[in-house]
Amino acid sequence: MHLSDLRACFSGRLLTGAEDTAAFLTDWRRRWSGRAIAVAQPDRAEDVAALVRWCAAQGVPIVPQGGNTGMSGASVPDASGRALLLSLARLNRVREVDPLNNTMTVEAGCLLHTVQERAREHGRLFPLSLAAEGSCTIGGNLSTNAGGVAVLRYGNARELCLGLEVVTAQGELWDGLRALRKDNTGYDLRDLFIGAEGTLGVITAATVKLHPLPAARVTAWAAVPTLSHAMRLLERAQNTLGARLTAFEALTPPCIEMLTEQLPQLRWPLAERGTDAVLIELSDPDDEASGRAALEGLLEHAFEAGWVSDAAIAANLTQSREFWSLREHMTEAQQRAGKNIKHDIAVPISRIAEFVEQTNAEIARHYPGVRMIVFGHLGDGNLHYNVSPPKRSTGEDFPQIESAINRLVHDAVHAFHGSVSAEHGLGVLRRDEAARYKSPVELRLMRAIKHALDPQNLMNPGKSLGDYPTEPAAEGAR
Ligand code: FAD
Ligand code: 2HG
Ligand code: ZN
Repeated sequence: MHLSDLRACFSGRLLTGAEDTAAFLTDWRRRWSGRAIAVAQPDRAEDVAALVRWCAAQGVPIVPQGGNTGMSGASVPDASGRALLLSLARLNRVREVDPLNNTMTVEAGCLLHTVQERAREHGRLFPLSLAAEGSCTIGGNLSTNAGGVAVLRYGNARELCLGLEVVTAQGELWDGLRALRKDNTGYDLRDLFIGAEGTLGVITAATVKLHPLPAARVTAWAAVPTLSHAMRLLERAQNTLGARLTAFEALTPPCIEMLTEQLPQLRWPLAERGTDAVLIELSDPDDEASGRAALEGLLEHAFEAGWVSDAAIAANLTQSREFWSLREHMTEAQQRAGKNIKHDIAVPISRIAEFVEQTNAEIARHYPGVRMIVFGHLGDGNLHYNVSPPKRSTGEDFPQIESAINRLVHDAVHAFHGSVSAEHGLGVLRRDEAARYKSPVELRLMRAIKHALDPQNLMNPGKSLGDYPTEPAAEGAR
């Protein structure tokens, strides 16, 4: 196999030098690094198909990559150096906006931020929203089935996608760019590629759903005595605000302490910082005044009921951005603090407070002093149950204790009928963890799909569950 053969079928940008390729071969967390024969950067779907056909003929594995902001190590190759890194970043045109149909067709490498902006220019909202939106791509968002901060109102990436264009593992270009809300014509191929982390094919374009642009957004920050109080506030917010409630995010006290330590320049809305905090956002279709009145009413009731000890409503857009900035800097603060263990879990919303209380106690019992950095999307039941070393410790032992801590957290998640990967995908980080809790039937069906679509196992091998051997479920699993 020679790169000169590859050149014969692909005349676009191909990077081979160590300096040019380095940024593509290490993930955002700097936890996984690999090697590749080259980095290809096609800017046409037909070129993606030609590259995949070449790889299929040569038996070369392919690692698709968008913005390389993924959290599970799925976007970088292994150390063998056999794979082609296929960067979709230059395949980034907006093909069509159809405001009447409330849809937009975009190529996979479009930045999420660009998709949001183009929708806004047409008076529409593309509601997927996450802190990496300036760097992640819509192809990556769909391939990880990303969640973010507006899932409780608009759903995750899957729910925002109507159609896909995909290059199959054999290098055929499948045009499934349907802009329909109803289409019952057989198996849903689109849903197979969404969340597949590039293990079944390469997404080259997508038709996504747009929503009406709200007239106003109003943001509040509230200190709550415990997570149980936060859950009562959530229930009340859902009952009284209905579809106007668009975000309900939480930070627990160790998160607030870590943000204060690591990023002292951040501005805080309340003097009180020792309790759990929730960030609530309401989007009003009519005007700001009615949204503000509704949020004030909610918070007044919550004060009287003792669910909130202090609260502030952002006076303007600048203040709202400051509130959001606290929440969005949590990942960076924890990264700056040093070694950490990430869990991206979901449990039924009604059981979140109980889950956190029990799991915190269990971890503290086994690992006194470690910090539970628990934050996230309380409104949809997805918490980042992360763990950092005790204060003033460098966490040298963290790599050794990671699997034992994973077991404690994930066994608890399983006991609460939850999921060990809510929005970040499995990649290499959670592949084995997810397999542990899946039934043999589910694993066999997943393998059958992978084998049918990618019989040579060349699409992002070793990531997600498709090429996982079908073994009996491990002890303790269903
Ligand atoms: P990459 O990281 O490049 O790739 C991710 C996976 O998708 C890989 O398996 C890759 O092979 C595959 N892939 C990429 N493009 C394609 C394609 N066109 N076809 C087939 N496969 C493809 N995630 C959330 O869900 N919610 C959050 O709130 C959130 N917040 C974040 C905050 C920060 C600060 C950071 C750094 C990350 C955050 N993430 C979050 C994780 C990450 O941004 C998302 O997973 C995002 O969807 C990844 O997009 P990407 O373009 O960077 O994909
Ligand atoms: C978020 O919600 C992201 O901020 C990142 O999903 C979570 O850092 C993390 O673990
Ligand atoms: Zn998240």
